[in-house]
Amino acid sequence: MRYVTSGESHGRALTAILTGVPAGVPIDAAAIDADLARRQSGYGRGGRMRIEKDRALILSGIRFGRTIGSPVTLTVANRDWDNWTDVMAAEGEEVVSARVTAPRPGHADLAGAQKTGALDCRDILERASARETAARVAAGGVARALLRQFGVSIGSFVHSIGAEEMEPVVDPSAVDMGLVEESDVRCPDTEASARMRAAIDAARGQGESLGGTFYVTASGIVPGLGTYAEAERRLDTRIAAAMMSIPAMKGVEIGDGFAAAARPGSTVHDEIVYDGPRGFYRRSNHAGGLEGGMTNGEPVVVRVAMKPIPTLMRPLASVDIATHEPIDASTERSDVCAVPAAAVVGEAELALVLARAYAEKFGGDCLEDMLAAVRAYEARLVP
Ligand code: EPS
Repeated sequence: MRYVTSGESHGRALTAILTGVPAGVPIDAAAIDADLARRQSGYGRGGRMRIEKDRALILSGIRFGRTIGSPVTLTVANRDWDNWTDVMAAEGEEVVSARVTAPRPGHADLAGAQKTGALDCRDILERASARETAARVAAGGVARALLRQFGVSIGSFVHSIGAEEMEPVVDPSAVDMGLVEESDVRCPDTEASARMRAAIDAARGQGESLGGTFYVTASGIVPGLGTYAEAERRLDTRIAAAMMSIPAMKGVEIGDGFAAAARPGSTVHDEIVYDGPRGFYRRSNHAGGLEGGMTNGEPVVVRVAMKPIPTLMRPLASVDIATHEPIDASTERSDVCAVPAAAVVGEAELALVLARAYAEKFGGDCLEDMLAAVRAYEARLVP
């Protein structure tokens, strides 16, 4: 199972194409739209989210609510396109006066223009924009639908925004997702949520932006997905790459991550126990569900760090790409903070990685065969 997306932030639409999706997976378009709505929400979002009402239009690969084994194509229309038909036209004359020539520090603008020879940073920023993640969430909805069949559930929550953090969480996979969904910063701690909102208000007032950290977790996974044997197929390789592929992510931890590096082994490794109906399990989950490049049956726990959004209303110093003269970096409508949205994108990325790993281990042609293979494997593990 693989996916590719296309589309510019202010073009007509975003598209995701998924290949290798097994036949027979029930797809609930409303559930995909609900994830798209969750990605749009969050305190700190800008004006764009008041314009858009993201919905997935199914163009291929699904009949009567089930996948048919062919590539699944989903599109999400950009409502804002109507305001950009001149600047983003596929044909006709360029609107030269609309060029963006003051690259933003922290954005793809400068290196992208250097790399491609673009005279207008818009050629770069339109695709580098995190708007593209709407297509990933749509694709992730299909992956989630497959994983649901195996009893896998995925969630996320925000742990910090700027300097405002909630208390350390002993078991991130046990956080009450009901509380998370009630919080407009996706934080299960009401008091910390209030501090995070206040930090966003203060940042907005100062023309600033804020990053933060979030957890993504997945429970109900069989052990042995991924492999110890090949670098590129280690599951932690893929999970880290998937998280880092989200625009603005600067760090990924699995389980206790960096903190584990400072502790002795006896307090880091998770002791193994066995009981009849349950099989092998662990007394703790410092490893975040991954050992030796494979799932170990415990929940997968990933923490991701997002940098502050580069578009600043009080812009940093830059240099004009046309004149090479000093200039303030460009400003355009943006978000003050998009960490809650990024957490929802992280869920989609984890779903896509896990669904692919299931398809690789259990055969990917049809759901029925996959379910039979998963049941046989589970029965072998707990005879
Ligand atoms: C986004 C849409 C964008 C931004 C944001 C994410 O819309 P616009 O640029 O029209 O305001 O709100 O993009 C960025 C933060 C970025 O750096 O490009 C979205 O749909 O998530």
